[in-house]
Amino acid sequence: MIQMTLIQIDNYGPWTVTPNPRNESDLQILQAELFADVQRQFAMKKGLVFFMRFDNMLAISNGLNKEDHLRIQRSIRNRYPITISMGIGTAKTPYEAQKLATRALQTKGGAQSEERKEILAIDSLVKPEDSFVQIAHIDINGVTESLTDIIPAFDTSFLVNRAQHYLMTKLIEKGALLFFIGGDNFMSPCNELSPKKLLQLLEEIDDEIDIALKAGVGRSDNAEDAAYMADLGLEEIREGNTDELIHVLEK
Ligand SMILES: Nc1nc2c(ncn2[C@@H]2O[C@H](COP(=O)(O)OP(=O)(O)O)[C@@H](O)[C@H]2O)c(=O)[nH]1
Ligand SMILES: [Mg+2]
Repeated sequence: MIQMTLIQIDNYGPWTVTPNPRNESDLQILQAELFADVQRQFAMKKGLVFFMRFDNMLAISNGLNKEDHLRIQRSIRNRYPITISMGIGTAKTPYEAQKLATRALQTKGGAQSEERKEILAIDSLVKPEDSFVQIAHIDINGVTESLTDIIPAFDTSFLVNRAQHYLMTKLIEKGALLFFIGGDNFMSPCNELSPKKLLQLLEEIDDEIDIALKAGVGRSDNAEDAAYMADLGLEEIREGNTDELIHVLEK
């Protein structure tokens, strides 16, 4: 079972324009610093946060209990001009877990409600003995030599975005999520997705849009170790130690 936490800035939309629109550069700094801050706090407990839309972030939070979440909320409130609410859900697939987390928070009030402040809405927490996280670290082949060093930067970015959209479209059908993590890299929390099925999806994308992908898959009882195993799996492929497009490692 995977546990996911939705982290949402309270009443952020109205705040960005009250009393007048705030400088976009300042908002970007706030969002980037909040992401780094929340990431550091989840990482202390082996969680992993994805920035998603910045005002809404999703974390794999296996290993974090109610008090851990409350402490993060308090710490943010003490140091930032905004507060954060959270919803927590647990399920067999990441898609289902974030759905439960979202629904729990939605029932406590809207993202732009003035009344809703620093809510912690818990649908479900994972039991230690049921805790399981599978992550795929997916990477585009040869981006540096075929694109980064040759075509305009924006064109490379556009292509990476296109790969992301195709991956998301196929993965969501399997209950898996996909997040851009920088460069030409994506991470997919993908409990319940078999490596065989993932391989099939990657091959389909190569056929459809001519973008070659590979993936390391990691499994553990927490996000940090699962992601690290996925990184090691990807290194195995990059170093040519395997001819497969997918390499699975467990810890
Ligand atoms: N966030 C993150 N970014 C990475 C990672 N590995 C590589 N990158 C980024 O992806 C770019 C391309 O790296 P890589 O896929 O190894 O090279 P390629 O063979 O040219 O596709 C790098 O320049 C980094 O910006 C990683 O593990 N995590
Ligand atoms: Mg690459």
